[in-house]
Amino acid sequence: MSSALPEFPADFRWGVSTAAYQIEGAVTEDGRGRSVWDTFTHTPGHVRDGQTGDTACDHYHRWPEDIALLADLGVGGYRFSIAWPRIQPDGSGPANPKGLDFYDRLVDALLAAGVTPLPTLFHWDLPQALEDTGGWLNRDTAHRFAEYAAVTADRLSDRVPAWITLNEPFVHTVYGYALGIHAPGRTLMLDALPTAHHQLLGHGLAATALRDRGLEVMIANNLTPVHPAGDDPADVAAATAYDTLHNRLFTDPLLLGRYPDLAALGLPADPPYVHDGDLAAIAAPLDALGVNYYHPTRVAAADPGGGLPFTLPPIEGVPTTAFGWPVVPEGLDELLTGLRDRYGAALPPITITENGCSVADTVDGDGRVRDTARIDYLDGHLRALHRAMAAGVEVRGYFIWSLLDNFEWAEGYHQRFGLVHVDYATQRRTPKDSYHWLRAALGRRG
Ligand code: IFM
Repeated sequence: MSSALPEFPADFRWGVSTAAYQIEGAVTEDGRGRSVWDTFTHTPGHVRDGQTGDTACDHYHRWPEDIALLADLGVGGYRFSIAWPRIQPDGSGPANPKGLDFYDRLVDALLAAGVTPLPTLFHWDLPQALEDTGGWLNRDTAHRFAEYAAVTADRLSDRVPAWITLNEPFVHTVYGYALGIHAPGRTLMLDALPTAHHQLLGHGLAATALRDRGLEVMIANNLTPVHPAGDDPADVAAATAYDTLHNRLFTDPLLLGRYPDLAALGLPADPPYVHDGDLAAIAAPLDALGVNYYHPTRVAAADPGGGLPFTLPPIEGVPTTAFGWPVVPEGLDELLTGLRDRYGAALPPITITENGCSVADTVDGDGRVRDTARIDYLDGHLRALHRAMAAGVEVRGYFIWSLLDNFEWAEGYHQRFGLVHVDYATQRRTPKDSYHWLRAALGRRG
């Protein structure tokens, strides 16, 4: 672990992130409807050890304790997500007052603790009723999303200045609809791409509804620097295809108002599901681009019969997290300067909306959680971020994934990403060494 962190601007926003299904539990309380994740986790074979988010961190009841942890940590921002099925149990129509009340109380308590709320409207928990009519394959879901954004903002906009529409539409498209690793568990491979378009359209329509209410709008994209595995033209072409699918497909329409050349993916230039006016709606102005960064991606030529125009061999020779993800801090400055070079003046200011790592943490006999690997990870990535900012990339904030250990989707409770350890049997919270390290670093900044 290295010495003191470099200096960040005085108004730089420090924060931590969570998501509703991963922490709240209380899945049948106060009129919450069923989401695709309730269905998926209760279907055998989908999640390690059959675990579900039914209780998760019980944050729905323990939020005062969690806000106290945030306040004591000294961060100025908290990114959480709103569960659509708490607000509209069936995905449309009038809001469920008790669902709105929960987030209303949360927002008031955050503000009282001096923490600015940054809600995400969609972090993958689509109301099951909407999935039953096609989910994000159905264009109408984009319109339902804008309606949900409006009713939610109408309740909270007097206290919540900035909103994130979608979390990681790339991951939801590929894991949820192409590969079936996440809910709703569809295995459509590249036929899943209409769901990407409909999510982006939903973003654009919701962005307009939020802006009409005087609010700032962001989206949180999972982005990765892409490296061909070798000089072979087949590897280079595969890397272009992967970059198109992971990065450009989800960022070009937002910032440039057009799709990238989809020929790299073997797809037609004018997909029938893109209607006149859609791209203008998607390119509604963004106040900031949220970037979720975890690691770069190495890409090699396709496997014959693999169904995709690339393969993803491991990155060798670097440490890995408990999840097996490569730890490459330089990937963050490469990503950020690459975005600046690719989009130029079209790139809005950036906020890092997620960065963090999974560690096999345990509470030692003396009550401490010695997560040195996480401290090293965060230290290295903050230095990389500082380098990108020194190179001229405008970055306004950095949010760590995550405040708490939580339900890590298909991995259940097996991956711990938190600054705070959660004992799921007792719901006891134990701040880890990384929490104390960050608290001291933020305290030193005053
Ligand atoms: O836990 C997830 C989060 O929900 C979205 N971004 C990546 C995190 C770690 O996998």
